[in-house]
Amino acid sequence: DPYGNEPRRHPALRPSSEKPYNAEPPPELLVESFITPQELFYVRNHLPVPEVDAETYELEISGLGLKKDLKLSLKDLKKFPKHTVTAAVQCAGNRRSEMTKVKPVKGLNWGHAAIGNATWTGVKLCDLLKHLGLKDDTTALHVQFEGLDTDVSNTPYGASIPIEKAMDPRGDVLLAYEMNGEPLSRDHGFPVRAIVPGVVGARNVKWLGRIVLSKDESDSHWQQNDYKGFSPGVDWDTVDFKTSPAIQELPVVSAICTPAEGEKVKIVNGKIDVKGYAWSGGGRKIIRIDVSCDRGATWHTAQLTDQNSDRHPHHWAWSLWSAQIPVSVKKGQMEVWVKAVDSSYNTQPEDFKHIWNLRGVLGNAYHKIKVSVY
Ligand code: MTE
Ligand code: MO
Repeated sequence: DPYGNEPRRHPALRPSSEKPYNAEPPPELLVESFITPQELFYVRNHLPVPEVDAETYELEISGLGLKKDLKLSLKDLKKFPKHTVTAAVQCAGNRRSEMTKVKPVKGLNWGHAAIGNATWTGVKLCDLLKHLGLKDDTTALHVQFEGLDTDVSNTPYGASIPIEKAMDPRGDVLLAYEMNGEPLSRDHGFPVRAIVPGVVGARNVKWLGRIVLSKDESDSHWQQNDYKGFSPGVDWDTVDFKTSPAIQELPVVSAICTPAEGEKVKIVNGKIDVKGYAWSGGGRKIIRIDVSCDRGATWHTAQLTDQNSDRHPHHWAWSLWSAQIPVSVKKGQMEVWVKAVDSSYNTQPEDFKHIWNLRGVLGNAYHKIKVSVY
């Protein structure tokens, strides 16, 4: 059984698939802390978790613009200046279960907790590449990452990012060996993973085994034939994956974590309490959260309760928010809606039906829940 050597997992995680293991925490736990504890951070594995020995671990680096191929041990990597960033990582399929209600899509049935926020510590990829002699005018256009996890035909998980992001000293791309000040756990990529702040989870390659500088994107399935967006009019008979670019920066998103869908909520002093998260890709900061209890007739501005001081466009962390919304009824059913605005004044689309896509990715419509108040 290729899945015979999987790590232990926290009992609060809710699996959407066991082999490979994929799971998210209950949303109400997500908003309890600005930094998501490692054991509660959602897990997205496409393949069995590889067993990697830190003592013998080697990262191979090769490709355009490097004088020679290289192998670095974990000790070698730790000799470089240590850099820490706070960044959210979100799966492209976060909130797929809402999109699939419009019309079925293919993919894991994620709720809205396939996102987490952590501090990541490691070597800056640009420091390493510069040290290895890569020049700013390199002809390489992409940095390809390969994982040590492989499928039955021995093909590894892989992805790539544009050289502009990799070489930007303020882009904060890390080869991370710590999460929240601890070594990475096996599920989150022990001993080394790529952290590409502001970019879709899929490019944050775990169990990093190889880096290749190239004129081309990664030729992996997950770069070429998955993790792309399409029109609602494209179905599995007509889709041509070559016609859409690979997802990199993610759009602005927000979600309500408490109350939960269907919950009975007590009205206190004519108001109800609502809490959630918001985040935008590309380093765009969240500047406002709008909440409505009357299906958009009136909007209330939520308070941003936890947000770090990083500036646009280098604001990698998520923001937590809370709102006390006045309600006009004494009891009964109502909907709570949220949308966020980022520092480029991008906001979310109102309905999933206009952004539906066959793979169920990029699900950032208003988050709408039904609750009953008393
Ligand atoms: N890296 C490897 N090697 N294998 C994987 O299956 N999954 C990717 C990415 N990196 C994956 C990977 C996807 S799709 C996501 S969303 C993130 O890892 C999830 O990271 P996490 O499990 O630490 O939350
Ligand atoms: Mo993902």
